[in-house]
Amino acid sequence: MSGIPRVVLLAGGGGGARMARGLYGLSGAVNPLVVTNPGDDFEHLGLWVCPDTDSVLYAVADAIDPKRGWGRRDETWSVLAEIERLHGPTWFSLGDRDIALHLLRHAGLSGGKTLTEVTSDLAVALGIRAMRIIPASDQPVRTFVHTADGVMEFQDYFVARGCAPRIEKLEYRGAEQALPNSQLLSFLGEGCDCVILGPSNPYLSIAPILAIPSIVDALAKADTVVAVSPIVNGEAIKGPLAKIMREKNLEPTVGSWVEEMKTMYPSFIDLWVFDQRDAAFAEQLRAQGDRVLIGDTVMTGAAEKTALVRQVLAECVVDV
Ligand code: FO1
Repeated sequence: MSGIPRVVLLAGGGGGARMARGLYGLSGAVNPLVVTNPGDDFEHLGLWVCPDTDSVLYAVADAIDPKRGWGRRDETWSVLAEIERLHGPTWFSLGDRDIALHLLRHAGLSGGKTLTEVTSDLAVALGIRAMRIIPASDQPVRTFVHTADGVMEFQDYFVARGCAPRIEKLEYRGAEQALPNSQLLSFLGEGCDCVILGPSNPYLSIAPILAIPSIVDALAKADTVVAVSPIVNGEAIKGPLAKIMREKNLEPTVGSWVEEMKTMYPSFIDLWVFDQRDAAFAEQLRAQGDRVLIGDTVMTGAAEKTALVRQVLAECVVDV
C-alpha cells in the first residue's frame, strides 16, 4: 500500500498501552488507530470504568503512573480515603484525578454520547493528537470468569481476589450481540497495511475484542497481521497469563502461546514477534516457514517502545 502507513493496534492491559505509546512516537509518519479491550470494563460507584482504554489514554498522554502501570501519574487519594471513612467499597482504587476523568465519562454517556465519542473527547482533553483511540465496540463486552468459587466479573477476579481462583472458563458477555466499532470497519475499508496485536494476554485482553462477530475477518483483510508475544523466556511480561496457561495444562512458553494463537485464530497471524531472549524458538519457527521478528518486546523506556513499533513497521510496510 502506498502513502502513509495505516496501522491498527489492538491494545489490552499494560503491554498494549506501552505499544500505543510507541506508535504515538511515530506520529506524522503513520496513520494509527488504537482499538482497546472492553472486557475489563465495569460499573463501580455508578461510574463506568474502562481500565484498558484508560491505560492507553494515560500512556499515550504520558500521564500513566509508571510504577503501577495503570491510573494517573501524580495521583492523590483523598476521595478514596473519604469513601473508606464512610464505609464505602475501597477494594478498587480510583484516585482523585482518575475520578475526574470518570466523572466526565459519566457525564458524556449520561448525555447520550457513545463510548467512542466520549473516549475521543477525553483523548483530545488529554492533549492527544494524530491518534484515534476507540473501544472495540460501543456495546458492552465484559469478561466474566467462571471458577470453582463461582462466576465473577473480571475486576472481582483480578483486583478483589488477586487472580487466585482457578479459571474454568472465560465468558465475553455481550460479545455476540455487539457490533464492531464502525470507525474500525471504515478504517479497514480504506485499506490497512498492518494490524498489530500488542503483547497482551490472549485470553483476557485480545480475546474479548476478537470475540465480537466478524471482527477477525475484517482485521484479516489487512496486508499483514502481527502478533507480539506477551511471554518472555517462559514468563508472562506481567499479569496472570502464566498462571492461566498452567491451569490449561500448558507451559507458559512462547511455543505454547503460538500454538494457542494458531488454534484460536487459524491462518490469522502473518508475522510473529518475539523478545530476543526467545530468539532460539523464533529461529525454529522461521525454519518451519513462519515469518518472525526478534526485538525488545518488554519496552521499558520510551525509546524501546518506539523502536519495537518501528521495527514491526519496517518489516511489514516500509521504513518509518
Ligand atoms: N488494579 C489493581 O490491581 N488494583 C486496583 O485497585 C486498580 C484500580 C484501577 C483503577 C482504574 C484503572 O484504570 C485501573 C485500575 N487497576 C487496578 C488496573 C486494572 O484492574 C487492570 O490494569 C486491568 O483491568 C488489567 O488489564
